[in-house]
Amino acid sequence: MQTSFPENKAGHEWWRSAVIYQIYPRSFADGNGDGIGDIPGITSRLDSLAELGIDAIWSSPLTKSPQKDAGYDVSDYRDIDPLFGTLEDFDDLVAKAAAKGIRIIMDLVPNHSSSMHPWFLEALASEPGSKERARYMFRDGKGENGEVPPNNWESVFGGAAWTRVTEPNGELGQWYLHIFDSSQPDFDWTNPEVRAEFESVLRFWLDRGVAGFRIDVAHGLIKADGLPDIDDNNSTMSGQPKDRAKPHPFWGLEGVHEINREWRKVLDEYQDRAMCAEAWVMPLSRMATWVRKDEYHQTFNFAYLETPWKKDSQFKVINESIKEFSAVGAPATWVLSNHDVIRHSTRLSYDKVPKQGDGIGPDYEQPNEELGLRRGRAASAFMLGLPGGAYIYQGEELGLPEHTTLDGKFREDPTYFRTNGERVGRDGCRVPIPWEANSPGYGFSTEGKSWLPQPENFKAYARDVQTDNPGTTLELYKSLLQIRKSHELGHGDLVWKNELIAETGLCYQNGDVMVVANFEGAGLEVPAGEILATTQVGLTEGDQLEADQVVWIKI
Ligand code: TEU
Ligand code: CA
Repeated sequence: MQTSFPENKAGHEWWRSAVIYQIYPRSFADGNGDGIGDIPGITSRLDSLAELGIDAIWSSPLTKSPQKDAGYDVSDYRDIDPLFGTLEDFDDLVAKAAAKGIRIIMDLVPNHSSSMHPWFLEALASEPGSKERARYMFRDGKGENGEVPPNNWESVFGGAAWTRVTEPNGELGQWYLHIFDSSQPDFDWTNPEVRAEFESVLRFWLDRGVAGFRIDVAHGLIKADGLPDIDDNNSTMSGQPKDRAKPHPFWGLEGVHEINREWRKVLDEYQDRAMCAEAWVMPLSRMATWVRKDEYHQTFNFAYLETPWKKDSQFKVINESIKEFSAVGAPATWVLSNHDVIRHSTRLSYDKVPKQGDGIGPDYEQPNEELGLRRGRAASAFMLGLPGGAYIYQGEELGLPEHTTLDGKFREDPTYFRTNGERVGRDGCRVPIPWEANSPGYGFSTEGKSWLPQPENFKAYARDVQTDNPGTTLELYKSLLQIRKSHELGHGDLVWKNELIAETGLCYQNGDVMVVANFEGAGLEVPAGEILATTQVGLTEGDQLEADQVVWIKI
């Protein structure tokens, strides 16, 4: 395979400093005009990603799926969903991306399969206690006739985490566990057959040349023995335990680390591969245990993602991240947006944001678009100078806002249906992105079709109107990524220099680059030096840095 990857120096492995671009495949680019993004669409747009200056692409699931949770319900772990293309299309993408120096990272969903996975269909057709059922979490119900769910766990998407099945003999019978939608039955990870299967799936994709995996719900695979009820002391229903002495019955259990280590061994048999954990475990000291030397390479820094754009909070979370990740020899990572959260250019305009996953609908207080964009750009510019790895979610390089007025009739997130619309869910950050301001569907799809309607304000954010236009968010991202690469900021060290600026700001040095942010007030005097990049259009040496603006200076 023709590749143009730089040589991998020990301690400078690519994943320690990589800028990884997340593609949400159904909303990136549609290659065949059906209104749903696909692999040929991605391949056709690789040039724009190479120009942006990213190191790798992580795509949300492309594998075969009934698409009840946008591909996070997998029915065949070794094939591509026809909606997105074929295995050949995938191989072609891997090869063409490699030729441009871009690695491809797969999304792997091991906590649960689709309810249409052959194993689950076999389990339904088999008797309670059978080896087919033992791959999942089937239990008898409580109550006189087993009509009460085995415990009180709730689905992350709302409602009970248990669904009762009809047995092969036609009678109501056992219940199965699904921490997410009822179409996503949880595997039993204490079963060696499940472990062997996933090891084989890892090898299947590694052999095909993927650079690694983003592992879905990496903190949820092991459930506490006996599946004890949740109570007020060991958790908020969907969140983290209040009292560490009484662990949550399914988030972040010790047993998961053994699985992490098994997988790490598999990846280590190959060259230059990495895996990143989607592990919503807090605090950071605990999250860091997922990236010890023999476990994951990286984990998403959700503590950082959830931190408000406030001076003291930013200072604290950056320090804590660097401290905790370096204590275990792992790179810190930085992320502001993904397909599960409100886009940061909208989120940061609010003082108080809805709970993660709940989303914003037309009935919610509408955002201040201008303020959000200003803060979003500032937060990105402050983030991209930090040492470690960084994640960018498709569209954020355009400053794209959340779709906050999406009508209920278009919604697809299971959260919306499982809560009868009470929590609108995550569709607002999943809308197809704009490429060309004056093409149908803003260039997303040839026929102008789009599986979720695009709001009118997307037009102004289209890639073509931003390209080569100084001061646009896209050009800002391009220059930040280019400087980040040429100054090797990803491999650098952070030193605070707050004493050089007024109290309303933060200032850090990484190598020969100084990054200054102002959070409030009339203006802040910028230290002397050549301006490399800035969010404040027109800023020149000696000018004041306004609130919610960032500047990069060469010293
Ligand atoms: O998300 C897991 C997760 O815990 C949350 O981010 C979740 O989506 C959120 O709390 C919902 O309110 C992963 C995927 O990123 C997500 O898209 C999937 O829906 C989920 O797993 C199930 O596979
Ligand atoms: Ca398509």
